[in-house]
Amino acid sequence: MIAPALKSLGEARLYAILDLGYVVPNDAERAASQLLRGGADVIQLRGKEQSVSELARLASKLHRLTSEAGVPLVINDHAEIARDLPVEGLHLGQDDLPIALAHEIVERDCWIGKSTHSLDQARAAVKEGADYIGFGPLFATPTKPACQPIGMADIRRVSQLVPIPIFCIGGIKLNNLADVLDAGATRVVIVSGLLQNADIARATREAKALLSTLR
Ligand code: TZP
Ligand code: MG
Repeated sequence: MIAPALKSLGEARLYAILDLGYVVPNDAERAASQLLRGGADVIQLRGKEQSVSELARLASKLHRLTSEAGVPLVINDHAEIARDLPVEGLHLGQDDLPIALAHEIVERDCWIGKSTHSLDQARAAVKEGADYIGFGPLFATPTKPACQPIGMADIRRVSQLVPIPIFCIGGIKLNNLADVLDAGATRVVIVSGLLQNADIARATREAKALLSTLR
């Protein structure tokens, strides 16, 4: 079977994070398959408790699935995994290594995304060379409990200021997604709102359907 063309960042609306705080590593391939079946446009692997070697092994398995579906796989935190595997992206936070250094480590074409929590950080991420940003957390979230929510007031403003794809993140669920879109978001990251659902594929499909009502 010929794999479909890889989705571009520009066409991505629904970015799902496969967070190993919600899915045990042994269940990650099943969860990823469901996210793919539901139409996730990008999948990130995030594991805060796992070793780099465990994450790399899992990333390699997941990349087989995402490649078959034409969906980019992004690795959270670990530039050396993005160096060693042909994944499509690396995601860095404010306290991680600088983007330029990450590119030096990865040494091949690879998107680098950056978490931002304010308009200033969003602008700085563009200057630093980010390919996309996460913007949030909009709402308080157990997935990143230490991070103060920023609300929805700056979503339109950040969209005017920042010329790269902006994925709103943090506490987004099926039942508040319409409000987030009304506030100006066009792309979102959802983690627990998908993974904590008994039917991950169905939740993903529902989120995707709401997002596709946008132009
Ligand atoms: N960065 C900002 S909020 C967040 C991250 C990784 C977690 C979002 O998770 P959820 O479960 O969709 O609120
Ligand atoms: Mg990080």
